[in-house]
Amino acid sequence: MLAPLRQVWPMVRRGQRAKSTLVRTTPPPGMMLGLSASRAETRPLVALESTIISHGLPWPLNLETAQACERAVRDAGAEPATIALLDGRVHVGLSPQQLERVARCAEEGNRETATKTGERDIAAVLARGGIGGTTVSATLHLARLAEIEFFATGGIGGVHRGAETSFDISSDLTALARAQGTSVFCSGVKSILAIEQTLEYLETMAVNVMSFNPTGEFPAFYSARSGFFVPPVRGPEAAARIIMRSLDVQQPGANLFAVPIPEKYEAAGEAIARAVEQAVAESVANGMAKRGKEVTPWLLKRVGELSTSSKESNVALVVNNARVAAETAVELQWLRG
Ligand code: PSU
Ligand code: MN
Repeated sequence: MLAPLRQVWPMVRRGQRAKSTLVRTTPPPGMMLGLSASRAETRPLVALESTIISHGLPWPLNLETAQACERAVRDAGAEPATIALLDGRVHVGLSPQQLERVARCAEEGNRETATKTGERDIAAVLARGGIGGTTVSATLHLARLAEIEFFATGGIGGVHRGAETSFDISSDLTALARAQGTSVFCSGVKSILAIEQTLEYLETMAVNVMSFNPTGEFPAFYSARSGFFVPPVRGPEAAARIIMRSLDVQQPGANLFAVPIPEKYEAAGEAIARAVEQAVAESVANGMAKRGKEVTPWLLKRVGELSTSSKESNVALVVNNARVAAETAVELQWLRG
């Protein structure tokens, strides 16, 4: 896909403003850009994943969240590019109708379903057609193809509890290790995962992990605190300076910025933590914990059932991460002049 794509689709070079040529009227083989020409010309792009829409949140909350993320990015002065696979093509930037089509895959009784698409699944899902909701790993890869430097999501995948026997470690982590030039904004990993082991793995894979918590405490998704610490970063401007240097030295792995959930939603964290513990215990008891890529969506759904406030918190932090990613993208653009 790479060769023809580069021939027909002039890319935004790092360090340059996006050109209007970025927006094509005839789609290149394999990839379509749904970005608004006028906006993409001057604004930095922020990629958004789509598994969270197709598999991570229930309908219609998933659509509302995806729309709110796009709005948050725009309000901060950047341009969102939600990435998904539709009918054999990679879409970088979705129309409102396309966004709804992906979201409706999570609607009860809807005939069309989406395939959870990790990095390794991209080709197979494209060949088959239909809808692919791209995970963090797949979205990172496709964002890099499109030379988009910023990416926001809620939580990344990580090392699963019991990975010492199951070997269940999300390919998000290895994708981050290879995502040179990309900065990812998330609220850490859900406590359905093993946070300590996830951080160890990221260190091994040379991913530059930082926290927007002033203490450097790595957030635990619904809670701003995990008990584990990484270097703190003071805000979007400081983050942009680090990104600039990481580009200078061609740091091989991604920058991973962990953004704590907005304070207002922190109080609900305790109750949600109990729901998470119960969901994980159930997944071990009923065998779901051994079902490969089905595990994460199942756990997310179960936590949502056990604790309704978890959904509200989830939406709040995802949208907040999109905003912070966009603010940092704008800061980097300023630094570059
Ligand atoms: N964590 C969340 N919400 C999500 C996901 C993770 O809190 O929606 C999704 C993301 O798309 C992530 C994927 O990339 O699950 C990881 O799945 P797995 O553990 O199968 O690699
Ligand atoms: Mn897995």
